[in-house]
Amino acid sequence: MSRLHFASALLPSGWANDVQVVLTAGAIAEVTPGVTPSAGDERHAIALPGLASLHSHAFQRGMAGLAELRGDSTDTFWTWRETMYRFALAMTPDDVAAVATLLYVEMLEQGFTRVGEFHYLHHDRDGSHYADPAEMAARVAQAAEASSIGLTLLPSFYAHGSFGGAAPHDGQRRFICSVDQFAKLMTASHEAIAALPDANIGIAPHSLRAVAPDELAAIIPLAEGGPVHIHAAEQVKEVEDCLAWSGRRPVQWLLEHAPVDQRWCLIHATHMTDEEVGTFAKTGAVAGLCPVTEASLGDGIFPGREFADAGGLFGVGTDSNVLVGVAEELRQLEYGQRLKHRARNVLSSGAGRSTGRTLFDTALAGGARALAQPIAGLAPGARADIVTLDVAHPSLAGRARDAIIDGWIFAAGNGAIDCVWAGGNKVVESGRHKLRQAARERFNAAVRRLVA
Ligand code: NGQ
Ligand code: ZN
Repeated sequence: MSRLHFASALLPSGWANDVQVVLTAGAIAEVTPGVTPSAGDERHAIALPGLASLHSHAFQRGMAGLAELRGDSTDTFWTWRETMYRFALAMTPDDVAAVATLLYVEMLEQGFTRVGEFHYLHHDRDGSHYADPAEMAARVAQAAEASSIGLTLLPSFYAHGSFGGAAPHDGQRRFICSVDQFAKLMTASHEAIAALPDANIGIAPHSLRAVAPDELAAIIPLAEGGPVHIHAAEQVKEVEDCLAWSGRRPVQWLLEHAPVDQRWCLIHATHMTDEEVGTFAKTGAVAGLCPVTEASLGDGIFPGREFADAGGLFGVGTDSNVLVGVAEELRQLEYGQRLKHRARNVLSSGAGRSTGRTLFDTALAGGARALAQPIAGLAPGARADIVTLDVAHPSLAGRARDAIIDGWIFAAGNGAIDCVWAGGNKVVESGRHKLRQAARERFNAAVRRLVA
């Protein structure tokens, strides 16, 4: 058991002063506002709950910044994807473990205490299957265990190269499963995470490009009531190809043909009509926004204001992991809206309401729903995922309550986090994860080999 005391903490009911939090067995046991610190309490100034990165492809951290060289033709998402595939084809299971470990260390240092790992790099480099179908998933689980990040493993089903059941191309060979193979992968993936105290599992049909309708229907039961995540409507070409195939847009197709409800998370959902926005919002499914990656890949801008007005819930993910941080994602999300609407504080929930606070609360709730965490935030029964901020940071000087969140997201960025507890383990102190050095060395050795 350990006891923490915060001068100020963001609770589900709002900000509270003099909050004592008791941790037992990795979870929050008690939260008591309005008490003076007692001897033995570990004291900090400001506490926030950790957030989820609800969408990550961990291996892509290894190529961060390596696709910023203009090619012969116009660079697009699709040319980036070729670079990404080349990188993916080179990685061994140990490389994946090294890259994922540093990534999760960085996520924790930047305020993410749970990750939804949308995992599709399943097979060996030549496409042959490992003896253990969850060989790669086990490396992701190892990285989660070493770093203490909470893991929601989302094994991805990937079968086709494009809409209408087109054959996959050779660069996709490490991703491909039949429905039967995927069922075995799910069984093995359950085993791969069994030793992690707070891990859970769902499924990730990759996209309507990669999954045929009959396959989608066949794999949904394999989620066994857990989360279902799917990429949808990220690129205009994807919308056009989907229309050509089905006469429907990707989000529209899913809303009409799949049992989209609160268990579902539609990743990106960038390109939607007003009608899609309204219907999607009403399902209770989460929009999994990845603003940094969406900007990096030139996807477009999510209809954030419209979706929020329709009552939709979003969370954030780091996706390609080109740049990792809670503040980065939430700031980019709001800035995209500002650039689109030529206005300020677009996603704030109303007059006089802090934009940072609205973004933070929404991403907390959306991340928890998308990763099937029944209790979000600093509340009894929740995983003990707590972030403290460095009140000595100049961008936080003189601020209180919501202005602290605004200072962090919009001004301080990646320098404002002090300590992080994940599953009750205090893994980050003075902004540094205790594995940082070792994880960097292992990552650097792996990446040097991969780029050589
Ligand atoms: C992915 N990433 O699965 O890693 C995708 C690229 C695809 C993003 N969509 C591959 N950001 O969508 O076909
Ligand atoms: Zn993705």
